[in-house]
Amino acid sequence: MGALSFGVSEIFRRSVSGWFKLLNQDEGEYYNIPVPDPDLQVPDAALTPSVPPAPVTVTTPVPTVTPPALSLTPTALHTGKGQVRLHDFNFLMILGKGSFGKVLLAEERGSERLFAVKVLKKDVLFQDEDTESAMVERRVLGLVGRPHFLTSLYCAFQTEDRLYYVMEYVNGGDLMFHIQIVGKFKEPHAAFYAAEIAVGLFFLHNKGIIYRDLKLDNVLLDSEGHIKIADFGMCREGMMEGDTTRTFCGTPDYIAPEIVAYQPYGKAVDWWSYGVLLYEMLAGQPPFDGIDEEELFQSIMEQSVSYPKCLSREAVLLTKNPAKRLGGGEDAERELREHPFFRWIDWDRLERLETQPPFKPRSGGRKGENFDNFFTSAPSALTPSDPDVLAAISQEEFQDFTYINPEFPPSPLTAV
Ligand code: ISQ
Repeated sequence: MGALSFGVSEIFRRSVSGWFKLLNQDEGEYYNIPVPDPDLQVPDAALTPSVPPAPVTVTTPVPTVTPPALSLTPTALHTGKGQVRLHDFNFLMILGKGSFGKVLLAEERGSERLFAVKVLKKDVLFQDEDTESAMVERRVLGLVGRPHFLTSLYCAFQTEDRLYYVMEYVNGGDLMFHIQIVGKFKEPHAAFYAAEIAVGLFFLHNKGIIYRDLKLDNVLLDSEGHIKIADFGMCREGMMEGDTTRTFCGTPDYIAPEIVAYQPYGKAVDWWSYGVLLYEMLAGQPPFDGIDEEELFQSIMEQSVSYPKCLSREAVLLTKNPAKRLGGGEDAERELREHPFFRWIDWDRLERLETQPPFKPRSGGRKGENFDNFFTSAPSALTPSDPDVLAAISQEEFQDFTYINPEFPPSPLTAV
């Protein structure tokens, strides 16, 4: 007749009673759709327990950033006393590396808590005339009220030659890592990840920020399987509705046609990369290719995408004209939320982390189990910088870099 299903974690959090729509076999394997009781004017009344809920030991996750539980050893990081310094960490391994620098897995001395620490070399930033992007990343990471779906920053500090962003360790690995294992994702799974990513992008766009580097490698999974967008080094701030910019940037496979064409562009470029990422999740391969960058860019500009037959029409989001693209209009957020591809997503529950993720990554810890062995097996030592290079660095540019997240340490330990 049909089906409906509940994730174990969804019914574990609160009991469920009420009427639910009977879905077809495929849909019912992944979703449940409550039918509101017309006598109760509360829209999701079907999910409200009809009897007082029994006490549960699991607390409802809070969608804003909450640092992990603290150990009770008062170290520099969580007493809030004194400065955080390089000496407060042991670096264990490299989690990822790029043109930007490296992200290292680090353990706080004394507490053994794990962090992901992004390290940038100041001389490289100068050479590339890129000091501003490091400051933008620091400011974006420091924004208050961030949704769960953006990686959070605990503190930022600097030495004479380097900048350090001390971030939460998101231990489930990135979507590139996972897609390489399974080949591609089923549509309901891709819809879940895409919806969580969209909530992260809504937040940035509402703050006037274009992200500009959405790709599988920048989407991490937390220990429960919820997504976390990482790496804000390519963000552009100050972009209010209708504003445009022209800087040519991004990762080639994901660059929007208007950037390739050197046209002024706005936040719709993020929705293009979003369409590429969704295609990759569903098809297991990129939508455009070429033997070199030139051919790739030509394909982005001219080729119409072929979607495998097994994909539903709703999954086709790659519209070249930014004004006609999903998310390209003035009411982008509503457009996205109401798009048929997301018809089974309950956005409110999703934002409260009440939708069970498609899978829970194997638990990853100090061995960086869910990160690419290519990086994790490489030496993680930070080499000293050349004294001549150091002398040439103008330190004033970084004077606002140092930062401690005001939500940290949480209240129980502030008096230590
Ligand atoms: C957090 N955890 C693991 C890896 C990361 C990479 C980049 C930014 C943050 C991260």
